[in-house]
Amino acid sequence: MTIRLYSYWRSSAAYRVRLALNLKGLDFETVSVSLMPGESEHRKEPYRARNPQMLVPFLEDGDFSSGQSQAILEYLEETYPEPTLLPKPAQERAAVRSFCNSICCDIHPLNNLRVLLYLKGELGVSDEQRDAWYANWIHEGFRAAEIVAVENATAGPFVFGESVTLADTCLIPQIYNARRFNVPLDDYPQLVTVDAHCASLPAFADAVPENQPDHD
Ligand SMILES: N[C@@H](CCC(=O)N[C@@H](CS)C(=O)NCC(=O)O)C(=O)O
Repeated sequence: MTIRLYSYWRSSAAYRVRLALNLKGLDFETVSVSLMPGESEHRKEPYRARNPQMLVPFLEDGDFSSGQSQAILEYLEETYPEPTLLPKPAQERAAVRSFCNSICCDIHPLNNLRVLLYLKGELGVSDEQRDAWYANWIHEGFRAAEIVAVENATAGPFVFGESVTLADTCLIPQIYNARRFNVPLDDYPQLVTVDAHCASLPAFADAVPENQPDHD
């Protein structure tokens, strides 16, 4: 069965899914959906028919298909449980999911492309105001994420210590976004340390946006 990931190289939500696929050692085919203003393939047919939410990522695995990176990550974890990306104890799983949600629900949606375009287009904010908005939501989320990472730092190199989890698949793409928008990361040394460790692993290196087939 072919796993197909509808993706755009710079999409951080798709980057989360790529990381999980790589960490689980699953082969997949990337189908590029351009989010470039002027192209916006995600808002047109045929992609719109496939995913009416008009967002990437979208995953197909045989007869199964789903949008929304968090749903896809949970699907992959349940369908391909080894190697696991969640700890066993319920309390620890909740902590990982809480961390993921703090990024995927409370940072990323506020800084998504359509939000930035709306700020500039409909609301007429300047580039400086848009960038301040962007940085604000990163800092708001990363302050709390850093505390979690520091609490686990002695236990190992990942956000939750010894083992890689879904938390890392959500953090690393958000750090990529922060750097892309020149948001300083000096206040988050442990997040930067986790990122550096992850970057040394092939599953993470292969998932970097610049290493994707549709990178221009
Ligand atoms: N909650 C969704 C968010 C997906 C999302 O926002 N994807 C972005 C790329 S990172 C997108 O497709 N943006 C298109 C747009 O804003 O028009 C998920 O986690 O999959």
